[in-house]
Amino acid sequence: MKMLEGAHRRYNPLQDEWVLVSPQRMRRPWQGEVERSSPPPAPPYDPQCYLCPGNARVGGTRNPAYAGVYIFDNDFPALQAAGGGEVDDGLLRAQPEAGVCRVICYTPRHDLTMAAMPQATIAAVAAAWAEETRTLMARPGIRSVMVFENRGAMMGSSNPHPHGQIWANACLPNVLARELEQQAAYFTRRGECLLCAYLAQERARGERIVAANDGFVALVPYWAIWPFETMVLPVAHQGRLDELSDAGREQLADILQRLLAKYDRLFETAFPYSMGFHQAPAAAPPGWHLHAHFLPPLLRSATVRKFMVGYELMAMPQRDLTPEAAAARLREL
Ligand code: H2U
Ligand code: ZN
Repeated sequence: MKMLEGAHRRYNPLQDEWVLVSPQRMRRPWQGEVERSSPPPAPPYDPQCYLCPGNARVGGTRNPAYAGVYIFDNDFPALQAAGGGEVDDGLLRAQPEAGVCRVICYTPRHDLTMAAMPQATIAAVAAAWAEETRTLMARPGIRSVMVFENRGAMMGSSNPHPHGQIWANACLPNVLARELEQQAAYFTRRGECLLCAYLAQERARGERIVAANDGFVALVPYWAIWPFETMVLPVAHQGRLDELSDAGREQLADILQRLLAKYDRLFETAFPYSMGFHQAPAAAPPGWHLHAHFLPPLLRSATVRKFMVGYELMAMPQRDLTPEAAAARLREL
């Protein structure tokens, strides 16, 4: 397949969108932000941390002296049991939105990162994600479960303690709604799953693959927007985290650990990102393939990030570094 060396746009089949790629701009001079040194390492237990075992949270509830994964209802949930009526007044429309918000602490250790956790600990986190998915999807009125994480102050994470969030909605969030439409349409047209077909193409070519084992692949998507964006997906067709076997969760843990270790090594820093698992919603038509997106903001060092501003906000996303070059750098680490 041809690699385009000049400005071109690439198609994102999951979102039915285009991204502008400008490899020729990699040669331009840089006079922006410069590097600062990273903060001192965190202690294993922080008496001020609202997520550490035994500590009080902001709302007053005290965390138990937990030893493994610990999950609680968010004290400041963005979603709650829905109330009130609709607004349907011409172009002014609003609807109540019901849901649940949970917080998941991966480990009692304040100082650990996923890259530094034993693989069994990550597999236990994956088992907790699966169990939360199963129980939340079984609740009446819940259509989808989003397992996600904001890591690092740059991405808005409130606390360095390793943790993530789980939000479950009554309606499909925008990004999932578009993915559902696209995956279902591809399945109807081609009789196979979009991401199964994409994975087969990527595995045959190899140039965007960052890490792989028998069950999972981490790759830089052909249509990536963020400089070091990746997608993690199971090789076998699965729709949700609670469909993974014990072995599948271990393979996922292995891939996450390797990917995150590469990220941390890239700029010798605790690599910030937003990540989330896109799981099949309730009553999804055939064709939904479980996957996670990692969207990290860093561009060229621990402090120099890509901003989604100007043309990106007003027109379309744009990148200079090619996905192939980003994948090669991550693969080699
Ligand atoms: P982030 O670091 O991704 O912001 O997640 C932390 C979540 O923890 C955040 O949604 C919740 C915040 O509402 N939280 C509590 O539920 N209790 C607290 O005592 C502080 C923070
Ligand atoms: Zn802590």
